[in-house]
Amino acid sequence: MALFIETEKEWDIEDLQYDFEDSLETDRWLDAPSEIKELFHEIEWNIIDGEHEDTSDLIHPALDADVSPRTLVAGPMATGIAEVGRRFKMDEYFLPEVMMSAKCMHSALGILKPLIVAEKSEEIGTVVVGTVQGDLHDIGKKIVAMMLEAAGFTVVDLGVTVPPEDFIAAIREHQPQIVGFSALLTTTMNMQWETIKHLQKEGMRGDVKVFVGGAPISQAWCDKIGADAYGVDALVAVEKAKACVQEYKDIKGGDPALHGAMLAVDAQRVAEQAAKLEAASG
Ligand code: B12
Repeated sequence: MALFIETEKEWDIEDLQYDFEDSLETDRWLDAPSEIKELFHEIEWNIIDGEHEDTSDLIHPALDADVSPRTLVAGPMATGIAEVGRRFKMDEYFLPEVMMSAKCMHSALGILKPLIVAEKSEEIGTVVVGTVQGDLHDIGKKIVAMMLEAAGFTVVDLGVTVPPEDFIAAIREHQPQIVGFSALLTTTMNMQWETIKHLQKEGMRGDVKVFVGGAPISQAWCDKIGADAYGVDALVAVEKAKACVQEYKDIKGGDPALHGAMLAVDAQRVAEQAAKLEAASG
């Protein structure tokens, strides 16, 4: 039975701001055996330090110890790259460092993707995804694509800096139920809106459900541009995508009823988390 170890959503990024030894003091992953907790910290610091030649040497022992691939993606890999983002924002890191860390993420995902995708047991629909025109970020989009595939979707990944015309052509060719636009830059998030406008112009808005995501994206942005669903992370994206093809398959893209149904998925999630917290506290 694979080990699933949760990384709490509100973990303290200060844990990662000093050095490896300090980070070991954290309360994160208390439910993990001590050698695995240490391995998680090594993976985190491997990403922060951008030592991509060593990444696979750290991922393999975690897999050998039966840690689930999803735990690695949502845990130490996510916390490590988040600290890289903070350092970049604070001008402690520059582009070359971020590129080395991105290489570590890609190298780890290269090992984990086949394992996660192999979980696919049924075929439930098709999703076209891509990073919008002008934007080169693809780590998050790849994670979303991988989790969707594992959940039973056929995923057509158009890559990065995808112009609206290419999304339109792929929708015509693959007839997906869902199209996902990723954007990581405040300067490219507008391309999500532009791409929706292209869909409208082509009379295709009702044919497909539009999902949006990426670090600067929010529910408010999703509402403003008339997208159907916002996915804060890959897990939410999968949950909403499944609801779209199973429960809301008869509602067209662009319909306010679908938008409301997607918000209800978030509300249910918040309620479940609150219930879990209450149960844990007594
Ligand atoms: C790695 C990285 C890079 C790498 C990208 C490598 C790659 N192949 O992706 C490189 C070095 C190339 C890069 C370049 C640049 N970057 Co950069 N980069 C980052 C960094 C550190 C991490 C991004 C990441 O991978 N996060 C980890 C993943 C797992 O998270 P995620 O992408 O958010 O994805 C999750 C969710 O958002 C969601 N999701 C994502 N996509 C989708 C799609 C759908 C449909 C759904 C439902 C959900 C969803 O699910 C994902 C999984 O849970 C961020 C910092 C940050 N905090 O985001 C800066 C960041 C995005 N970059 C930034 C900048 C400024 C740049 C550059 C302009 C720098 C420069 N001067 O050239 C260039 C832009 C190049 C371009 N034209 O795109 C800024 C953007 C600021 C802004 N306001 O726009 C950030 C925020 C850093 C910062 N704090 O200042 N970058």
